[in-house]
Amino acid sequence: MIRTLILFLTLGALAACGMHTNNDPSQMAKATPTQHKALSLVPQPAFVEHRLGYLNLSTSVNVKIRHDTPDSEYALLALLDSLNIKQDKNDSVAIYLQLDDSLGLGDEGYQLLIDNNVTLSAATDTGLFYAVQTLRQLLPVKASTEYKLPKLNIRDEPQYAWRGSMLDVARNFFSIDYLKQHIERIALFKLNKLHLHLTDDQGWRIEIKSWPKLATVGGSTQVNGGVGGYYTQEQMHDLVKFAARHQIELIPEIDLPGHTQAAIAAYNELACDSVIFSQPQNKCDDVVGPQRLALYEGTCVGFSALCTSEKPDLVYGFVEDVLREIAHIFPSKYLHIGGDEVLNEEAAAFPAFITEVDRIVASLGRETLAWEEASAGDIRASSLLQFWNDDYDISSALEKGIHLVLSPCSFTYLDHGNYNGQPGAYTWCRAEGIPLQRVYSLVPENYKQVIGVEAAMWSEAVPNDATADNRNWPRLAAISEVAWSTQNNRDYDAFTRRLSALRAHLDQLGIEYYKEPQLGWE
Ligand code: TNX
Repeated sequence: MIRTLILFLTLGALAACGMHTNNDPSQMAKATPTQHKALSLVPQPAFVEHRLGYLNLSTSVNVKIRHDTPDSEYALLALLDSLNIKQDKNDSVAIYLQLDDSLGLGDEGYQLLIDNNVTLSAATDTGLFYAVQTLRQLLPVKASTEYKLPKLNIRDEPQYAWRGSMLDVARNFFSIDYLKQHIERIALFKLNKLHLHLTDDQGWRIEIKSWPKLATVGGSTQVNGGVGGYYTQEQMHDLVKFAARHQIELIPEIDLPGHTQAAIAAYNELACDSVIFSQPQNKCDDVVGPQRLALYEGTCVGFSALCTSEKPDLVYGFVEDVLREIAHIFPSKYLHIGGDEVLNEEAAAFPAFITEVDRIVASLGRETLAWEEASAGDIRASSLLQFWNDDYDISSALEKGIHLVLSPCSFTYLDHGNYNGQPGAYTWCRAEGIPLQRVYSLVPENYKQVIGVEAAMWSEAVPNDATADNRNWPRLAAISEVAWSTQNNRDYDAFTRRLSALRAHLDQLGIEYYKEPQLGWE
């Protein structure tokens, strides 16, 4: 609040001095003293002040790292290296990377000043990392002999603390290499959470040492019967570090108590003993009789659940073992416990289950994050719920003070088409698909108690990396701006012009994006 006020006062004061605060590119060209080209930045920064002229950066520069800020230092040096810009202590142009806690731009904010030098300042290494990403977008991707940087002062900070991308690695398995690529890509757009949907009916993707068959058996297939796969704990430890160096937190999801067929196939005793004699209420016709204890390669949802009603000791012991190991691997404040779509015999036991699992999460010193249906349980007010059905009544949770991660399916479910009728895409939430403009039109400010926004890429219909790229990009860039930039700073036409110009950056990252006509990428 105070920060917003300070920013507001600063903006007011600067506007009064005749400085330029309008970020609409067409306005910008008119109002600025020089004919600067509109900046191609996504997400749009909070405040851009244009100054006269350009700074010419040559093939060398004097890099001055003032403090111990390893992640932004690494990112800056990698950027310079990619452009073949050498460090030279005697160069007349310097790039300063420095901590400054007087900026009033929060933990993630930064200032990027380009005058006769380039000065990146922030209160944290994270803020500096974002300053580097902005600089990266201002520079081309190909090395040249001279770079013309517009003189300016950018002061920037995100509106929301949670800016997420979810990958469903359970329905189809994705390699560690792909996850690393994805981290590098979303980092350019200042996204800061990578939510891994690690378990579902079709696959259990994380090694659990106390229940080893979860991964070796539960991870041995995927939708349509591929070989599946799982991540070892060591690989995930390494990925946690890799993500952290990109200011991205991995959020592990163990989907409970439903979406657990892979676990049940590995350990049949987790299901109710009578399960093979009953038909799940949601009529997944392909899962009856012995199939209710077997691996599953189809795409029906809601038929599986752990048997809390008859075997509470076994089930809660299992959950505790799993979450203890998960908490050991992932340092995140929040553990995602799933909680969606329990549509079988265990529906009645669901609220009490959620209450108990929140208690287990608390005993591990963590907070609970769960899909919206978990509002049926008595969970702590410090929990987060992930809102996914556009019209879900979440008021009981809001009254408790619980905050929301917004993933309303008709705006953020990227397994839906980039356009109406895209082959292979899901349509259940929005028949016309979810085009870029639709994603961009989400207004998080219209919801209450929002911590941020997350796009979900479910993978029942996403069998490979290229399809995942096509579904995620360029729409994740829209998610980034919706989560980072305030509503008065968002404008779809301006966004498309800015993003359109960043195509070379996406190409450089090897992204096989959908060639969105509205960006002129056909
Ligand atoms: C709903 S969203 C699901 C997922 C599916 C997805 C397909 C949510 C919590 N559950 O299990 O993969 O729809 O779009």
